[in-house]
Amino acid sequence: FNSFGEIFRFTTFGESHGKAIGVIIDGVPAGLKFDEEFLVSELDRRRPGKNRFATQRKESDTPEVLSGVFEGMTTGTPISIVIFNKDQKSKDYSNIKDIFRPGHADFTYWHKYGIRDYRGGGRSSARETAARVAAGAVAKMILRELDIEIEAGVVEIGGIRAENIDYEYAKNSPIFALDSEAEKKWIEAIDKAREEHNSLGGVVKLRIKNLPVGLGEPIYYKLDNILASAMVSINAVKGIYIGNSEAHKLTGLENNDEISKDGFLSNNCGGVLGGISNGEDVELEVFFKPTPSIFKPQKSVDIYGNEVEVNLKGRHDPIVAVRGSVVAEAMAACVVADMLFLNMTRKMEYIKKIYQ
Ligand code: FMN
Repeated sequence: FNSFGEIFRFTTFGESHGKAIGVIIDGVPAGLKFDEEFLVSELDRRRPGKNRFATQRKESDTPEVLSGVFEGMTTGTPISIVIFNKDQKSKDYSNIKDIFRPGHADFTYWHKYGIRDYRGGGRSSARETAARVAAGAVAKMILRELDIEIEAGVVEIGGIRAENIDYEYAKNSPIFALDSEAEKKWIEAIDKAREEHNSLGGVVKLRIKNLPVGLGEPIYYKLDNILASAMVSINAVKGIYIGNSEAHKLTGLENNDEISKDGFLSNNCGGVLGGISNGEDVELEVFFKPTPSIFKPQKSVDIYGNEVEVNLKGRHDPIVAVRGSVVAEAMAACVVADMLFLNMTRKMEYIKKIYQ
């Protein structure tokens, strides 16, 4: 339940205010050049405390690679990466130790387990997603060798939609905005929400480029259903759309992607047909709800059943979709690496290439 993937399989561990978080990645082939600088840079993109659009928790998120790499190359053994927590402020949570934060996982964790690490939300905190980004960085090292690229950015915040999509622009935007014009309005909206002690939701758009035809294992391990599972497993993600997110409003004639001898004439299907990649860019949108921890008084109950008023302290993201876009990329990379490995046994000719 803490693992994801079949062949490229990772398992995360650790809590928000525990000693460390980390990941063990199994199924990485031997002989992959391990780019530790890239691992650090990927974690840096998700890192908290970088600017006013993220939680002010200050973590360097410096990874320590404990195993699976020798002289800069992977050895085919499990790769374990640990990130020690440095800036926990657990006392910020002492006033809500027995109280359930509306919108967060406190209520359900308490009722399910009867015990919970209330400090920073414990395992339900998105601090765990740093471990996924580490796994995603390793998956991206594999994908880079095959020229497969994953890009993402924010396409909507607070109901304001981007008019242009520019993945290059998003790379240098402080909020990973896909549109420079919308970015101005989004920043205003985020600043306003923060001043009002409130939060915002948003939508991330993601593209996987240069994927071969044939990835995805129907019927229960389709490319689209596993991408959906990967995305919805990210904290605060409430849904995804594969391909054109207006498709449900179109007719069949408008929505179908016609085919010529040179390829598809449009990409409403988002690069997936029947759960299998069709060689076009795989495109999806990931819908994030607003950050649940806000600094406004709210009604709740405590673990004894008393009605209480919640007044939160602590540091929180004013919007989670921004850092969430880096996590979405990481999860997509892990799915694609797994699908590449699974597809290698699907034809006798592939098996013969290795063994004959
Ligand atoms: N929730 C908070 O209350 N405060 C945060 O600072 C916060 N930061 C997040 C950062 C990222 C990158 C992501 C993806 C999510 C974050 N969340 C934050 C969302 C919660 O972890 C999430 O809403 C909570 O675990 C309940 O799960 P659910 O919303 O999926 O039902």
